[in-house]
Amino acid sequence: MVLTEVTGELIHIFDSARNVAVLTGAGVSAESGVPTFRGGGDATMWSWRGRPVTELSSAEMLATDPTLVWEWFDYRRGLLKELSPNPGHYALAEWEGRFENFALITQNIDDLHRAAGSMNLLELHGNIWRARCLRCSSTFEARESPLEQNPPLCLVCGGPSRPDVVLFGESLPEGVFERAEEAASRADLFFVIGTSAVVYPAASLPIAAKQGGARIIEVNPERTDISILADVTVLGRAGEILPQFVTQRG
Ligand code: BV8
Repeated sequence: MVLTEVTGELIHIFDSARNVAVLTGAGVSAESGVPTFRGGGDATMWSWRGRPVTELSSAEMLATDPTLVWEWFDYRRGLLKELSPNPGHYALAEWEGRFENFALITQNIDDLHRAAGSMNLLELHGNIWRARCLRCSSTFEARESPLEQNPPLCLVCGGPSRPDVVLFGESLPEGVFERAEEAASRADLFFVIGTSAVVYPAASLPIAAKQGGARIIEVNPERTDISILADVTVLGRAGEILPQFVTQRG
């Protein structure tokens, strides 16, 4: 079923859910001004200095040109430091206390869910404001923007660091995906918000939810690869649709 607003029936489904899990992607941050990767529609892949994000944010690029990878992330941190959460992030933070079990699983590294107050957060792909030492593997907050030096040096051992994010071709942090999969499989209601659902293994989570018997609600201005799996697709922007689940009371 395709809707363009939150109906009374959706409110009833929302109110009677007990175990809820949410998967978000770049689209939930779009109204905050964060560029999405695929732009939506037939927009081309986000690129910078003539290279696509899948090349800039790859294990291969980190191995061949770590300085460029840090320049790419320094550029994105410069954009992000001026941006704030939008009503979609705040709505999800508010949902956290409404259910017996609630898990917010994000593909985003922009930290905007945490800035909006979400606590129970599973960051599948890491966080743009954290660095990880290549020598001793310590992770540390690295918030300076622009970078004072490239690469930032480890606060523990002084070694060179990398962004603490999961690049294409790298496996996800130990345990995070397993916890996300567990939350998806246990959910009776699973939201897929602002993701084109093309990146794996994140895109396999709605499938795990469906196999676990969850009802799937997708929120996206356009249909995606996962729409076929959704019980309901609400065609709209997260910042407009998500608050309706709380404000739109009959
Ligand atoms: C791994 C951090 C294995 C970095 C990211 C071929 C087939 C299948 C898989 C692969 C393949 N070739 C390679 C792979 C694996 C690869 C992959 O899936 N590639 C894709 C491109 C095919 N995956 C990996 O490499 C993963 N690792 O597989 O490891 C392994 C095992 C052992 C040992 C070694 C390796 C790691 C993937 C993680 C990569 N890191 N991010 C960074 O940010 O730079 S992924 C990054 O891209 C995001 O985190 C996110 O996951 C993805 C972007 O997707 P979306 O979030 O969906 O964003 P997108 O722009 O695509 O869509 C936005 C949506 O929002 C649109 O639908 C739009 O309509 C909508 N929207 C717009 N405005 C709004 C909105 N919605 C709501 N409201 C709005 N206002």
